[in-house]
Amino acid sequence: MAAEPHLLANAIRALSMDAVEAANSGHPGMPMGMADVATVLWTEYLKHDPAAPDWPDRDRFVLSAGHGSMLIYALLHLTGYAHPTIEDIRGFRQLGSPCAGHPENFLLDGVEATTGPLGQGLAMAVGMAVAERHLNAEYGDALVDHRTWAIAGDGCLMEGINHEAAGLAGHLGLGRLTVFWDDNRITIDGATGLSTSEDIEGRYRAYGWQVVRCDGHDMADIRRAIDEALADPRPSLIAARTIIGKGAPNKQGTAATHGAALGADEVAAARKELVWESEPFELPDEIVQAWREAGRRSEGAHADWRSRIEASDQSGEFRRRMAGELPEGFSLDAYIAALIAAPQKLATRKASELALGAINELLPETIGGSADLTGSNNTKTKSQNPLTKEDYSGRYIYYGIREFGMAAAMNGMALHGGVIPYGGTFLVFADYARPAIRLSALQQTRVIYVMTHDSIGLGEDGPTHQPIEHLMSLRAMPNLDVYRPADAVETAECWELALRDANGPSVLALTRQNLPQLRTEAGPNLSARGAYRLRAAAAPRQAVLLATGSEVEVALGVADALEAQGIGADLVSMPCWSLFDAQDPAYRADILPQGVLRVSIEAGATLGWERYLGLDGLAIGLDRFGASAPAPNLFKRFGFTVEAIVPKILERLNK
Ligand SMILES: Cc1ncc(C[n+]2csc(CCOP(=O)(O)OP(=O)(O)O)c2C)c(N)n1
Ligand SMILES: [Mg+2]
Repeated sequence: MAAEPHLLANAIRALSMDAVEAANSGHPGMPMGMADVATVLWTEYLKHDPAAPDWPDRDRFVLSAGHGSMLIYALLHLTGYAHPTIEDIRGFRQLGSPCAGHPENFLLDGVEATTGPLGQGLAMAVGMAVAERHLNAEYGDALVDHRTWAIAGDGCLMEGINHEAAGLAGHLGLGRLTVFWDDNRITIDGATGLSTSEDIEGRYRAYGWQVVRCDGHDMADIRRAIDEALADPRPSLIAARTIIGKGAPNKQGTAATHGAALGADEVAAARKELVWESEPFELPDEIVQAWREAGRRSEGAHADWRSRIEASDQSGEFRRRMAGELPEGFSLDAYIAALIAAPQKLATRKASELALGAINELLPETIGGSADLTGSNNTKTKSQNPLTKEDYSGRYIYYGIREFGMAAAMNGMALHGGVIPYGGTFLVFADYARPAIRLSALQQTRVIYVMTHDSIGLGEDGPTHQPIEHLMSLRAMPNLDVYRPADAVETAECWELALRDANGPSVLALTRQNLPQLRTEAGPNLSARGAYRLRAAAAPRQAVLLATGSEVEVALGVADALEAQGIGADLVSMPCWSLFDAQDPAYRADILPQGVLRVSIEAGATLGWERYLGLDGLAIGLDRFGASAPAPNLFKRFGFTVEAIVPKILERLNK
């Protein structure tokens, strides 16, 4: 390499301070502090090909400390990715530039994960490392043999999720995962000593990690630490002692460099300090050349890999899986036909297990799991063996009681590609996983959340375990499909829809209690419409009943009672709001006709049903916490019975 490595690192520093200065917003401290570590990693170790960012066997790099986004933008630009261009970097944090405030996986190739919510990047890296080992077990070293690297800050290592993620990584022995800790002892409020005094290294050792320490500004020492990490079979934490904002002579080492532009004077002083004479956003040719050359380091490895996959008899299947395409002809039609032929009275969680029995046979890419509720979530099917440190080929992960860690790891697995993760917990504990569900939605990952015990219908466990506002709060999340199927057929339909949506997550809200099979006729996937008329009014229509999940059965009883009095009522099952909202206006108008009373029946918060009911509709729901008792008693107590609902409807109809 012609240019000195420290000059290469200074290119990162210059671009970072210039971009933050131009935007007058952003975080120069972290990229300037980690420039030396990142330079060693990206010019000497990282296996990637900027000309082919989707090479499946590339190393994965996750900037968990996402506020330092200029670090990855600089690295991608310098190593020769098509984007970001220098113009993109000039537009840092502005509309239209892919260089968003925090790195977004969908805006730039080479950004493997959206990061910014501290700690989640680290947990996604764990998921990526799981996917890598799993695919390695299935396809062998010839096709899958790469590493996962992450940079975490003090903040990432304070967030609770790092405990869940690191515990899982240690347990699964993910030796190809290396996390750099940007040990600068500074966060926004000042010195880390203000808020923490724990022994992070001891904690990681206790998780079963190797811990190595280095001087994050001494390139030889950084190399030594990485070599030690590579030689050890455990996941590694490299504690790199750094100075935040290194190079800014008056502000370095202080929180002043964390989240604001350095200011013209300090930038000028930094240019002097770094002996950096180029104008803002300009880079000396020899430095660009050296970076580009480093970016081409793995071209040979990539070419070798290409010849291996071309020679492999598994190439078609491997490529299909990495592209996220389902096998040709995939469908659950045969399974659904069997249900129609022999209707089943089942809890939808059980129906989900039966559907999974078919799915896991048809789709070798699924990896199931649960946060210690396997028997309750019904997430494991007979053919699935556990994925363990000894056998990564298993297709079931015992995540332990780590809902957030599970969800974030599933994001990492989905982002890695080649696998479709699904994982279970109780719907009420969606709250524990919620920040990662949000990142599934934002990152457009196909992660399927199997959330059982979806209402007071779970019974005796009581209000701590009974979701109330959860369905609505999840429905409020953009790009998340929330499914609440009413019977075994809808459950299978919803599973199929969730699997077919390669660009977003799904939540399946499933019951603990048994439900009759309401769908007994063969036909198309009606859940795909989001809502459909399960039974049309017989008598002249005066009401439309909208119900989801277990309350569709109740609504059927209500419709029967109304019809018996000559009051026609449509029964609409509404397993998925977002899919219904996406239907054409004519379909929606047909399902929700004007001039009749609209009634919603759902054992959860009513907030939001006005969207379909109008202001003069009737929402039957639950806007308080539940109680501990057998489910039938709770349904009675809280008014989810024909006897309680019919008089309310009659009153509104002035009967
Ligand atoms: C979950 C979460 N909480 C809070 C923030 C806001 N925030 C961004 S950076 C930061 C401090 C992080 O400190 P550290 O990781 O040490 O980064 P450094 O200041 O060293 O760059 C905080 C609190 C966030 N991004 N994510
Ligand atoms: Mg810090």
